[in-house]
Amino acid sequence: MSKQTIPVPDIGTTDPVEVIEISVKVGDTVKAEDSLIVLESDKASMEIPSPTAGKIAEIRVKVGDKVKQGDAILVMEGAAEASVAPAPEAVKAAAAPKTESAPKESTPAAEKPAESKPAAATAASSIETINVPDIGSSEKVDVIEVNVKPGQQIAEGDTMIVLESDKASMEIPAPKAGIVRALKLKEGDRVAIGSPILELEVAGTPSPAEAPAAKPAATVSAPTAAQPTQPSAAAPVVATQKTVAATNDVYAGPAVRKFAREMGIDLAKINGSGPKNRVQKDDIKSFVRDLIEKRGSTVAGTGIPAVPDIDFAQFGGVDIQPLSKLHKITASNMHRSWLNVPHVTQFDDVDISELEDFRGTLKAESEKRGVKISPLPFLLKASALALKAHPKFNASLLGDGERIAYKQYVHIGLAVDTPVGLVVPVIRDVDRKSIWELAAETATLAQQAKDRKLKPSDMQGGCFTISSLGSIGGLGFTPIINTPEVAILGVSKLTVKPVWDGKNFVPRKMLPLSLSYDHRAVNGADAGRFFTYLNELLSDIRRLVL
Ligand code: CAO
Repeated sequence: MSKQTIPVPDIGTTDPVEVIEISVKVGDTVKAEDSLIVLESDKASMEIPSPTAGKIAEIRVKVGDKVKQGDAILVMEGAAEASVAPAPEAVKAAAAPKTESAPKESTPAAEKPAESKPAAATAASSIETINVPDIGSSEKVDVIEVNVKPGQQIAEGDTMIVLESDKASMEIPAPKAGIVRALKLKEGDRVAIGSPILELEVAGTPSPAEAPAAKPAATVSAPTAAQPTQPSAAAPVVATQKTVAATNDVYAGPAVRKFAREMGIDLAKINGSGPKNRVQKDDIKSFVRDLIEKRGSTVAGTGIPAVPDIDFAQFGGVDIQPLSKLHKITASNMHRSWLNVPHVTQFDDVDISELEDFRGTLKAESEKRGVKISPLPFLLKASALALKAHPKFNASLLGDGERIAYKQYVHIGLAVDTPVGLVVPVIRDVDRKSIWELAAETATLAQQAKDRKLKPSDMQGGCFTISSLGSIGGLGFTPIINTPEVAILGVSKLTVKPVWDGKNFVPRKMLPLSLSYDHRAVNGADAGRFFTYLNELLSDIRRLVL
């Protein structure tokens, strides 16, 4: 496999310049124009692009080395027999014209007086139109950044604009210091050599004849070595010089700027790790990595910090099991509701002594019918009537946040605990069914749920949900609303409590209820009225038939 030594091309100066960045490592496969190293003189930094594609076999320089034209940078394996030698004109255009102290390095085009037209000169100062210098191509290119604004004092060499062709981006430095008086272009414009950039008020400007030409800071890199007369792939792209614009006060080369733009990253947010805090590609990569990590540590981009993942094995034995699909769905539904809905939970103790006495009288009939009757069917019926009497609870907010749907049916979901997780079958038209029908349907649906026989349609269309932990225990709990419903009733364990009847404390069967409601749809007063009505129905079940 052929090996080629890649030398430092003509960088527009014979002085040794410092290697400030090595952009590749041994074993890397590079394409033509990929940056190999970055050099920095006291005037500019330059990325040295690869003149050809190949694999890096050896690197002959290290950061801090001083190199000059012709010094070996690295050895490339499998490099095409391309023009490794730099294209001098392009190099000159790219590297030299940052400052007027190197006028001889300017391209002929850059020296055209048309590029800097003095206007309205006064003794003390004059206004000059600064034009786009020779950018190595006669094609129009995009203005992708305007780095200065009217009224701004700029120094010679400060980046005025950044241009981008389909092959490279170029920073156009100010040919001289002055105050920007007017901008002649904006981001998105397409410009070519000679297009006016801005009007610059220049102090103590020499006569027009002496006015120096504006010079390009960068050159368009030619795409292939097969076009030796064009600016070559080996031509260094002059990187930025520090600019004065606050928003652009970042030290980075065009390739890095382009990369940042492609990634949608604001360079100003990145701490450069290169010399003089120069931002390097790796800085952008690690910034992006950090962002992704941070995003991963927040809940779905909400900015809510995620619970950290802990290796529990460090504290003792751990058996890690996958979550069932149902568990995952329930978790996601709960989370969605918890995060979306402002929950308020209200508590009440309902005296269901009479209900329980009545239920006790149903035992024989219950056995005859083969239907077990718990307090639940009564709760379903009472809830249905309360929903009809208080339509705000029998409603759903629409996703547009502008409307609410009042339902003309009363379907109530019932939270059922099964070995594989929580399911909520829905009993339809609860308001129209008898207590026996509700008891039978509850038993059927609960059994189907436990046998995993429920169809998706059995779990749809609910207006309200009841979650009963009464057979299990607990004084009370705050149920999470089964969105898009607006309320849920939590039922806890009935206990006998002493209740003052005006003369004595009497033992009463008190059922603890909790009502969680969506405070976007329902106000506290509405909830108070709904709950009081529900309490009245349950404590005097005769009212259920009214
Ligand atoms: N207070 C005291 N006892 C109660 C009661 C209450 N609030 N509610 C029911 N009971 C009693 C019943 O009367 C029954 O007693 P007997 O056997 O002596 O008659 C016993 O508790 C068992 O009732 P049950 O559970 O068979 O029937 P149910 O109608 O009360 O409940 C169902 C049915 C499907 C809701 C229930 O089986 C269930 O799955 N509950 C859990 C619901 C759940 O997980 N909710 C939480 C959701 S949020 O995480």
